[in-house]
Amino acid sequence: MTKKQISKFMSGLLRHFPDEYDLDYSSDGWFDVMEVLDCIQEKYNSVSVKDIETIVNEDSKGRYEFDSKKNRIRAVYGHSIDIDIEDEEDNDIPDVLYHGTPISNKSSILNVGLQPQSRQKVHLTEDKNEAKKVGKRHSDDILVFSINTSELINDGFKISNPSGNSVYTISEVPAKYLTIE
Ligand code: HQG
Repeated sequence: MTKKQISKFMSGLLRHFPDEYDLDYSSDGWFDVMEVLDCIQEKYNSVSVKDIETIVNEDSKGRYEFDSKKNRIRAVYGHSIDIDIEDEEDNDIPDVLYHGTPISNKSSILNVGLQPQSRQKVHLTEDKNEAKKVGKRHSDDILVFSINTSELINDGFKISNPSGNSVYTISEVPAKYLTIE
């Protein structure tokens, strides 16, 4: 068992399927660390709280955070469960962001724009290579859209940078702001 496998399962618990494991969570997405650990140990029994701390602290995409006492943990973004985390106002948004997707989604996206699908938000990145990798999670044949962020912001859309790294989130991106790279 690798840290990546544990992290993947933990992100599923915190973002997508807590109910399958009867995990309680607050309306803003916080879980009790020991309850999450119990759940993880059912699958990977040698995992310790220290391992979870390492995963949170070393996560390259800043997916997780603890509360100040480290009693609670949550995913910072990427949820499909119905929780409400207030977005920070981010003023330092790059001029261009990217989104990679299978070519098979092209006509739908050009019709109705980028929609969050099962997640709460659409994910964008400032790194074009990262966007390609995200698209390739779904399919080998991908395209990358670039997004003109100043137009979006001028028109009242709010873009967030929830963990302060390369991932940005937005409610949707209407097609008129998208350009195929
Ligand atoms: C597509 C990973 C048809 C969208 C990554 C994507 C990311 C449409 C898929 C994060 C559409 C949803 C998110 C439309 C959007 N018609 N298809 N109108 N609008 N789509 O996995 O962006 O490792 O929910 O292009 O690094 O691929 O989980 O989103 O292909 O940051 O932390 O619908 O997941 O992060 O798929 O990936 P996803 P995503 P983690």
